[in-house]
Amino acid sequence: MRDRRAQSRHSGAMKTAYIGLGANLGDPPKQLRAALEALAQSPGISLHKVSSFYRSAPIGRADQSDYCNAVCSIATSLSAEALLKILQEIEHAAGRVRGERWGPRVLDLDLLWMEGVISHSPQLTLPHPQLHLRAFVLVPLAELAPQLVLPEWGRVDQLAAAVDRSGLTPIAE
Ligand code: ROI
Repeated sequence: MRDRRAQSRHSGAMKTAYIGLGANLGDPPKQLRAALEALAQSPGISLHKVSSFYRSAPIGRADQSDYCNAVCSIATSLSAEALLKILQEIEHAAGRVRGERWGPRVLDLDLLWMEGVISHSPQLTLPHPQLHLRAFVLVPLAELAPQLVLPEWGRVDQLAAAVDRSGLTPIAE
């Protein structure tokens, strides 16, 4: 796990947020690294920590390649909606075409949790509704925020310890 806090260029009213990254088409680790760089370069976003990268068996449809997954933490002055728009722009720039719901993807950036924000709007559910169920999110998130308490679901380290992580392997970057 790398800590980029020393490189932060922002101060003031910043909120912590966690973002899940995933890809299983093209060169997934390269696409995750490019997405992290794009996040770090985005105005109003300061990239803090990045989890290990994991190889993970596909959830949803089995007839697709394994994914590369990771989680990063940021501090941001943006609203959740503005942040979501930036995530979608980065996905789009990576060549993401919104296709089948459970199908393969070049890049997926999921806003998982944002400090003080609970949302049930049509555009955005926060915390992410599948967060507590997915080893490929919980295990990297537990590297960054083991003590984070998710209302309704509990502490991230306990959720990560309880989830089936059989399809998940850390990969050397
Ligand atoms: N499965 C894994 N392992 N990792 C993902 O990032 C991922 N993303 C998805 C679906 C299709 C649900 N399956 C996934 O969107």
